[in-house]
Amino acid sequence: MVHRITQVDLLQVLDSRGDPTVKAFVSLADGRGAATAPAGASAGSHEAAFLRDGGTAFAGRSVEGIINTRLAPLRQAVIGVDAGDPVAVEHALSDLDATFPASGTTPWSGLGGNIAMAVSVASWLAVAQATRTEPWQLMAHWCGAQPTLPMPMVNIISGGAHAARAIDIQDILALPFGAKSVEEAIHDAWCTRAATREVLDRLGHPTALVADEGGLAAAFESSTSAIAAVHQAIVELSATAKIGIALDVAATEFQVSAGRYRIAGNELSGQELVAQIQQWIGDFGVISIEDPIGEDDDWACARSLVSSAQVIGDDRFVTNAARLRLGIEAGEANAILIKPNQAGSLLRTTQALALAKQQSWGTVVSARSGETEESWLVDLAVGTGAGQIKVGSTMRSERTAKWNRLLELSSQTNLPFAGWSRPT
Ligand code: 2PG
Ligand code: MG
Repeated sequence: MVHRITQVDLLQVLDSRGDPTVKAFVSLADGRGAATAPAGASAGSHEAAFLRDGGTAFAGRSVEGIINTRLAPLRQAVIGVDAGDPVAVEHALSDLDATFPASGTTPWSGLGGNIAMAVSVASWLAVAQATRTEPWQLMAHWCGAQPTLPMPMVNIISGGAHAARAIDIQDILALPFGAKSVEEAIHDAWCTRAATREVLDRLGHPTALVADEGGLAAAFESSTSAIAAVHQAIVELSATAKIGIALDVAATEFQVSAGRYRIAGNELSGQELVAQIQQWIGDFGVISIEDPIGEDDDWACARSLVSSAQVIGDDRFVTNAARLRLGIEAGEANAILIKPNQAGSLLRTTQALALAKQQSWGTVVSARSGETEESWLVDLAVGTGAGQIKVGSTMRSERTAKWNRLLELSSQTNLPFAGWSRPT
């Protein structure tokens, strides 16, 4: 059955940081879908373009002008296309992208990755509504994947670009690897946040303020002391056998020049930074590391981490199958972060995810620091059988919209929980 697109609309709305973003509405004869593009604060430089207007409205962050110039050609390109065929949607969007004067080699710099992602995701959701299937079911069908409920990775303390650089690294997260269900995992992560808050209270840190993703935001003297605080909380919960620590080092954010990093007031080489991370792994039960090295640096020095932890490329691979292939050949990591707006379209997102799974790499579907109140990201993680999901902390509605969708699917389906094991 064909589900031809009958209308498309674009609207400027606000994300969780209050920044303007694009919401797309896709109509079919018998269904309608809507999706909004999230935005990163520590966006990788190889990501799909997030186009903004410049100028004065919203201090240059408006997307109204981009919408106005793209809506008519967008309608021409996609009305009549079968939304039930993600390849056809992708072709219509990428052909349109090529008609705009593009800047450099950034993907989707013509149409805008924010527009292409929103339209392609809204098309998926419209077909799900038209066929009366849950989005995750349709996704599983499209990908030929075994759907599972993913293991949560939950933000506890934030730093870097998510918390006014309170610490150098970006996120310290709980990975409740021993949990047997989504409910237990969320409960374990919640307890980790509460216990960490108590540790911070004792240390005299402010704990009422939350960072972009709902994590605690306190100015520790070093990343090491912040990781130690979360570890202390897990020890006090007597939970070291079931809750591990994941780090998003986001090393590009404190890289000062090629191969040089400024952390806790010291300048380190990549090798020395990796040695520091090895120490965190040994001292604090760290089991997962994201972006240990800058996005364009030589990751060869990080290879030693792969044997002791899950090593995730985020800014390094930017949900891009071609970049991922290079990383797989080099053996420089064993997992990839999957962010639809990094790829700029739904099909490119699922292609990168499928390649990683084929190679037995870990796949972590991730929200952005600037998010929306939508929850389709969970259906994407479930339907593709990604196995892991990271959407921030256990508070702030744009985060709980996702956790609550996951809890809903856990209680209303018989889907198996993915659990966790370190990719090798
Ligand atoms: C990341 C994400 C989510 P941002 O780096 O993994 O935590 O942050 O959306 O700012 O890129
Ligand atoms: Mg990251």
